[in-house]
Amino acid sequence: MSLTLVLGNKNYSSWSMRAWLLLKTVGAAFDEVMIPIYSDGARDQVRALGGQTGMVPMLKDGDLAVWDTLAIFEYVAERFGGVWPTDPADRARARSYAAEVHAGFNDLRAAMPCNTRARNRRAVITHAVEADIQRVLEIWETAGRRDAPWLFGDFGAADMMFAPIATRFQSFGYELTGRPLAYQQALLSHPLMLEWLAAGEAETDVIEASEIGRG
Ligand SMILES: N[C@@H](CCC(=O)N[C@@H](CS)C(=O)NCC(=O)O)C(=O)O
Repeated sequence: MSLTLVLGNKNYSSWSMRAWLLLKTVGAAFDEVMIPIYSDGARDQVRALGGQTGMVPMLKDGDLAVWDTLAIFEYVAERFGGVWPTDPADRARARSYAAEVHAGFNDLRAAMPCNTRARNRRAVITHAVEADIQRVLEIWETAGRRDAPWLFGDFGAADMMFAPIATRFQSFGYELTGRPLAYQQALLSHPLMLEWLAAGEAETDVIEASEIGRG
């Protein structure tokens, strides 16, 4: 069966970034269909392809549609392996982080929208945003092995989940130090991230709602 990843604009779609990193990392061959998110009819286009929420990413495997990033991660894990750590305790922790990112950090997300090519943006850091940031930093400070850049040895699902948070901090000039800085830099300089970021840089669409924090 052939795989197609239906994704949004690479500059703006954080969830698409995660699914794309995943498919590339497991070495899957796949086509990409880009739907300009928030444009007229975008959700209808995704629905027409089988994504029941109209949101991206959505993975097609032949006629089968898998929507929502966590479901895509689990589907790809079953089909290809190599997504989650092999050790059961590590796997449970990696899934906990992935679930936490998937279900949370909404204040951080709203204050620092994904806009990978943006720099020097200013975010309004409310107490709720700061609480989200501190939780991310706590994870980046305490999780993972001291001898590897990634949270569970190899670059994996938990790292992919955090990748767009690394770009948000970069876009909004949120300065990190120590292990969180090293982890952010590892994410930003991963070869697949460089490829994704370059593709986002080359896009010309502008989503005004995600262009906040100028000047
Ligand atoms: N829970 C979904 C969230 C997906 C999501 O929010 N996707 C955004 C792009 S990053 C989207 O499709 N936005 C366009 C819209 O809401 O119409 C997932 O994990 O995949």
